[in-house]
Amino acid sequence: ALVAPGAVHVPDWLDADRQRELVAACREWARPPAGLRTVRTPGGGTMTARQVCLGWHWHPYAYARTVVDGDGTPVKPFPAWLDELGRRAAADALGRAPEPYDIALINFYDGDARMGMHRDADEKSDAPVVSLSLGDTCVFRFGNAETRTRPWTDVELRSGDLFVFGGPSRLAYHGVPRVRPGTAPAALGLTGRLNITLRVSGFPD
Ligand code: MD5
Ligand code: FE
Repeated sequence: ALVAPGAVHVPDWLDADRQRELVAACREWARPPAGLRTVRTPGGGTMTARQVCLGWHWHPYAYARTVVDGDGTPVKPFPAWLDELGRRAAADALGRAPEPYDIALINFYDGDARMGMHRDADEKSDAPVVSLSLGDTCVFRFGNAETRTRPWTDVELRSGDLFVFGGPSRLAYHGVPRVRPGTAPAALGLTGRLNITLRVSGFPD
């Protein structure tokens, strides 16, 4: 479904086996070194969703090749199969795939984690962002490109859903005002919510 120009929600894009494989991969990526960490913002805030990065390490508000705000080790590699998944997702949702994906940010939300309204403007490329949701349902708030405030559209994202943000929606404000604890498919064996975003850096190697 088209939520706004360039913003496409594809419910249930990942089948149950693919969801299980991705959860298993996320559990591996979460392990140290360069594993799951709590992100602190320069203003003294703490993000409630914990994060692990592949390819390039995001820290507020830039990218690096090492975990500069954590254990200092090299960021985990971005696997070729994730690029294939990302380009297939973009092609299914938008009808075309961009240059190769080279960044994954994986957010782990427990029942009371949130993400405040923000935009993703630290990448050089304007290629579409691919978002894959696993586990608990959340309320995803899709805003506008001008302000952090209304108008916005609230969308429920469930385990297996794909969302692609391209074109004019790439720089829209968005956030996750709530997670719905206990709504994950039982067979997934996951408590909480996982979100994988795939991005194109546009950075030189
Ligand atoms: C999440 N993650 O559910 C979301 C999904 C993040 C983040 O917001 O920065 O890690 S990605 C949503 C997204 C990406 C790029 C553009 C837009 C939304 N958008 O224009 O709405 O953990
Ligand atoms: Fe974001």
